[in-house]
Amino acid sequence: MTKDFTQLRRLISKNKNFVITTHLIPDGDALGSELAMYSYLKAKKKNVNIINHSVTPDNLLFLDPGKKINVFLHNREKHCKLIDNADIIFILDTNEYARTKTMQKHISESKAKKICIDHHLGTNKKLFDLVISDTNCPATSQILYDFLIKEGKKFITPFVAQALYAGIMTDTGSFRYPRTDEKTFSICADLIKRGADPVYVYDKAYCNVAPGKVKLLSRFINSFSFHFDGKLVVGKVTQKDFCDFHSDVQDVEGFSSFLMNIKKVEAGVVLVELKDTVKMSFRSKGEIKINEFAKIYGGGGHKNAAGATVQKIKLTSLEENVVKQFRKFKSS
Ligand SMILES: [Mn+2]
Repeated sequence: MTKDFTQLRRLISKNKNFVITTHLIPDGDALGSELAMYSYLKAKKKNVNIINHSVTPDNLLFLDPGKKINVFLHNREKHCKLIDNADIIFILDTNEYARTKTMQKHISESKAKKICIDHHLGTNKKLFDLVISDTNCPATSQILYDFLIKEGKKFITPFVAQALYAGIMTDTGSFRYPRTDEKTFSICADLIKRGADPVYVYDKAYCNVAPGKVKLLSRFINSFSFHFDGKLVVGKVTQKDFCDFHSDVQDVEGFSSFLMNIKKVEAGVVLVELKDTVKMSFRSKGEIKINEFAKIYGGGGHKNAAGATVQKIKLTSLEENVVKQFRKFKSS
């Protein structure tokens, strides 16, 4: 755990031009962290731009009514310049440059100091000029709260409170995932006091499912196969499914945690067929270190939630392999 804010404060006060980014397909925590940091830096009279690889998912657009979030490829030339001229680049809610996809090369090559603020495992500190990491924290937004509240309560405006609340609510699966603790609730109580609206945030983030996604979910549920007396479940989404329901990979968000609702299931794997690759999502309950299992496929993540991307292969073959590997993994 590295959570010394002194150096962060010093680097912010010494510099003028900032770029903030996060991982592809940003979730509520990624966006909430970005918008909170953006507002803080603006209040500090800095030049600051948020630039992401992916467009903001529809259900999270409410977090950015002022349209402060830019998509890298929508104006590549301008965004490259901003990245080149930045003094500091914040990489939030991920510790891997590769997760910034099309931006990876430009960020790596920029002379800017790179600051990573994150709560995922496996941070290589050598890759950044400063790392603020707390893997016990359920959300990057909660780390940002810790920082901002120390900076001064005035920085937690109603807008910032709502962004951070949304980040914590979504990354904790609405306060039910491991690492949700008393502190999470007292922080959220404070954020509500400062203007976050829990009913509005939940409604916007979750009660907003497009019919296409529901149909995709029904196809996904139909694909389930159970193994080891129902302890492992594997679900699949194919290119044909996406095609049939005019949906895309963003609509798969939340599918993997859905597996964990099933009685007896202890581990779940979702296989999503993309154009050239297969995206694998892993979930587990309790002491099963599913990030160790994800390593078999070159991936990683948290103890109970991890991911990997593999070269395109028939989903049925990959599924067979998952079952075979899980048998070994279970007994190791
Ligand atoms: Mn997060």
